[in-house]
Amino acid sequence: MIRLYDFHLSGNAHKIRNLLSLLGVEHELVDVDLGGGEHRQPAFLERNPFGQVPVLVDGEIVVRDSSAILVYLARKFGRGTWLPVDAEGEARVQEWLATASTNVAEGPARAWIIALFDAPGDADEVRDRARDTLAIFDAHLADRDFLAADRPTIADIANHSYIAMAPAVGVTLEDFPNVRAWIERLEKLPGFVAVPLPPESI
Ligand SMILES: N[C@@H](CCC(=O)N[C@@H](CS)C(=O)NCC(=O)O)C(=O)O
Repeated sequence: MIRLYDFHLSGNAHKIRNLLSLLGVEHELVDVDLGGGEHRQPAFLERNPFGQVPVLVDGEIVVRDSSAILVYLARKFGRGTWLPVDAEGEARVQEWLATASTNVAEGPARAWIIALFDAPGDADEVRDRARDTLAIFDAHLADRDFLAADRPTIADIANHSYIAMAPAVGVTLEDFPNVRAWIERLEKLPGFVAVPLPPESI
């Protein structure tokens, strides 16, 4: 059975839990104790030398990095709908996977890890950066329902988690109605998994 090395407060891991659920793929979750440093132990580093979750294990195949795992799952179980096979269609999805790994990772995602895990970074500057990124998403979503195609794809799954988690760490979506509508649209999909909330102490 597919095994996901997971951490419940990780948006990157949430993306994978979400797609597994949307696709109805049976799987087992293994919670990695990031607080206790389990991800820096040799057993975990063998699966991902970068020492990060998520990691997916499917028999002999080990895949690290949330975007790569989304591609793997979409190709294997997505029946061609979650990752288009034509040249332009796949390129459009890859554009937004890159956005998730750069602009969203350095904006909304960084705001989350600064607030929850005291990660290095200037929280105000990161929130400003997050708002700049959200303005671009909002303009892009003004005349379309989903980021990369006329249906949901892994582009949406890759970007949704940290954007939906952002209000909990002080990045309001008030000024971005198209982003809010996109989140609502996605969250109505059968099998969609709710994003994690910060622990009460935050
Ligand atoms: N590019 C990676 C980033 C993964 C990542 O940042 N994982 C975090 C949790 S969200 C982690 O494991 N952090 C532990 C560390 O870096 O020490 C992905 O998209 O999967």
